[in-house]
Amino acid sequence: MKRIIPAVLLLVALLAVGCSQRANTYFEKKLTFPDILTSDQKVKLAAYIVPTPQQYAWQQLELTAFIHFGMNTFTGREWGDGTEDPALFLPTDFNAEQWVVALKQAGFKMVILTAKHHDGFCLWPTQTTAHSVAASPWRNGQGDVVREVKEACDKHEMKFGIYLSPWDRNAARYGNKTKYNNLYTSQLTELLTQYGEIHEIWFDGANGEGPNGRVQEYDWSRFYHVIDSLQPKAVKAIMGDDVRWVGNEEGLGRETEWSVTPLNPDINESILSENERLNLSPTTSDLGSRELITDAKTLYWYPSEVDVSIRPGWFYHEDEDDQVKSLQELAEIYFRSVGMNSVLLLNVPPDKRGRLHDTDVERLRQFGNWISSIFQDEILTDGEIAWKARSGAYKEYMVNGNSVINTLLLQEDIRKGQRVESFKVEGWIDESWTTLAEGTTIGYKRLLRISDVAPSKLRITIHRTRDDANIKKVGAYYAPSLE
Ligand code: FUL
Repeated sequence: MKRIIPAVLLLVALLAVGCSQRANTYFEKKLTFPDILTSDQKVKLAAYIVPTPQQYAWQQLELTAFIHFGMNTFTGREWGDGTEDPALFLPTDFNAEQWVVALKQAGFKMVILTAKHHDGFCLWPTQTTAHSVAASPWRNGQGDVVREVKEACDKHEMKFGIYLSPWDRNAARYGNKTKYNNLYTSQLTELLTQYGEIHEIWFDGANGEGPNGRVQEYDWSRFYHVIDSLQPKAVKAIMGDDVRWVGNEEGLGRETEWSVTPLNPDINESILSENERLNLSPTTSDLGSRELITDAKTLYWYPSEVDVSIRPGWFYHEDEDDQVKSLQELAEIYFRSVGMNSVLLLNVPPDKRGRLHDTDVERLRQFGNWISSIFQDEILTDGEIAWKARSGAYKEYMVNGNSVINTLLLQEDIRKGQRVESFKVEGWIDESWTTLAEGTTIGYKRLLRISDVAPSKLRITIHRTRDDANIKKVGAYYAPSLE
């Protein structure tokens, strides 16, 4: 169905679009427009940009977990300066399986581990530096955190990802362009060849000074190439071009969240200058409107990931034990991330023992139970019937019995693009249609919270689309009160 087509064929696709036929040519991940297009033509073509298989697999995970663990866990800092003594790394009761089981039971599908944070301390016995677990007293210098986490993930069928900070405050070569890029490439290569399958590589955007005061220029295309050739199933996040940082660390997605956007990470001069010309960064509120598409030269499938910590810090600090986010806060984050066309990346940091704290484990359990309690009962009898929606089209759905509902779900089949620009949901109550919710984008998934109502049927109207939208699923549920 999907294929990347050479630029010459773009004209053919364009003619089909221009003739109002259904163009069945899709553009995987990226489309560069020819100069001659009108704004309507550009918007219509934007509807045919689709995720790669890796991006689509990643989107369906919905819940992914971050594990910040390393030297900072033992020094109480958030950013180490790279001078820390490896002897400080000494978890007293390390148990990666305990992390993975707690996350798995809560419904998480992937764990991303900080294999190296900005302090440069490596959690695996790398050949590239002496600043690693091999120089620590933990497991008599024979330990390998990356391996133990990966083995626990494999045992419990959890996907595994790597955070490898490009910024390294320990490496003496940092700031020497080629030498540090060689070192970083070697670290990536070790991680991508010695631990089996890896599904996400998280490139932090922080790029400060190294130990000698110099700033490093990273060779992103080389790093990308290493990943694409060694781990073809992995997505590259943040400074990677598969997964976009939502733009804040509070767990807040956008009401209007387009996965098709002219924004891409600033990895080379041409992308940087195009982002500047369009005044775009990951924190910009509008990343995908018609106006923006009209001005754009290239569009990408670049979906949003919402990263947020269950505690105030990314690393564990004992004095934050009473500040673990409440179930109400996590529920809000869930609706603002998974419910707003994003993947949630929730950080849960292990303590000095090398275990998740009891409070965090209990909160994960509550969170997982709460999600299951909402979605276990499909209250619409015919919600899974797919349909195509032109602008203005509507469809009715039957509500089972006299069920009370307070949560709505809408999904587009994004393998055929993201197309809905505005929609409305009404309920048949007391012999008339009452508006229950209105919204803009849907994308992979849109969740809406409404007050408790008991309609006998629902009506979904798709007001505006970029081309016939492919509605995959509509759902109605009852979420238990968290008051
Ligand atoms: C940031 C880092 O500086 C923080 O320490 C943390 O790792 C967060 C996820 O990304 O850029």
